Amino acid sequence: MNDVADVGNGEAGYAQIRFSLRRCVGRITLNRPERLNSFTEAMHAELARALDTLEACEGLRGLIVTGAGRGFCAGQDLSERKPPAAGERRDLSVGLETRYRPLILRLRALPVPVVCVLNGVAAGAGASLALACDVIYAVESARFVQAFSKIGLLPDAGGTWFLPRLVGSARAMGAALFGESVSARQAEAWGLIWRAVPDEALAATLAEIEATLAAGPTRAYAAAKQALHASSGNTLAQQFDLETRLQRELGYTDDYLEGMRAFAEKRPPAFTGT
Ligand code: LHQ
Repeated sequence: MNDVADVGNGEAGYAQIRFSLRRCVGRITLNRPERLNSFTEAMHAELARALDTLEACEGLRGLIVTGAGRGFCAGQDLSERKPPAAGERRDLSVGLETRYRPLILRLRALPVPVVCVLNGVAAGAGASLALACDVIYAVESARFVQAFSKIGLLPDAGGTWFLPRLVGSARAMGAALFGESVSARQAEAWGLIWRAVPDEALAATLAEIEATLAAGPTRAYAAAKQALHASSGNTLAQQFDLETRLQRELGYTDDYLEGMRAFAEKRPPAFTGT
């Protein structure tokens, strides 16, 4: 799929998310604003279907994940699960294994940049969803809440993996244990996100990211993503091997040729993602 393609919403069976594919850049908008876009089983099923489309899309150049309304995602929809009766004990592993694990791992494995644009609060597994993305922008009024401890749980959906890697152990512990809000500006200062932007810049930020991904050197982005994700499990020598292999492959791409020509001709490059 190399040109403009739009995937409809209502007619394509999407109700709890909006899903579009324009200029080979996907956009998923979580769409239950009255419940701060918290996850339901139906939303998970729609997300899985959108990921099927994205994974099958030849020429995909990126994905943007955002939310409708004043929240990004408040984690698991707590109203979908009745509070346990006295003495009742629940196995929470099933939902994590069957829904959250594939969602997070599939997003992480997409061979293109996945950019989260936080339009508002990200709590519980909603925060983990944001942290699973490769780059996070957030409006200034957005915040992260590791809400899990408030209901007697630990950060899940990858939260305990992402947090210490991004902000170090001390901040990860404080956030996980006490569940206080971390503002977008604080998150930016900690290195939890890439950039905080003014609230009124939300639409412009989304448009700008879409344009950047649609015109970017997709293969180089994919290689950078792969190498950066691999780095925490590699020695320097192993990382050198990986960089060398990936750079060798990039040296054969049209985009490298175009980048070098554009540099010599003192003009902006016109990358095709090939
Ligand atoms: C909600 C929710 C929500 C339903 C706000 N559900 N309605 C998965 C499965 C298996 C095992 C365990 O782990 C998990 C992963 C998890 O994600 S567990 C953690 C689940 N999430 C939370 O505990 C967060 C709960 N929400 C909040 O703490 C607050 O709502 C935050 C901090 C997100 C936002 O606070 P406010 O801005 O003050 O908004 P609010 O609380 O007034 O919420 C607005 C509405 O949204 C409200 O409904 P109402 O009818 O009163 O207007 C809330 O009830 C509803 N809502 N989160 N997760």
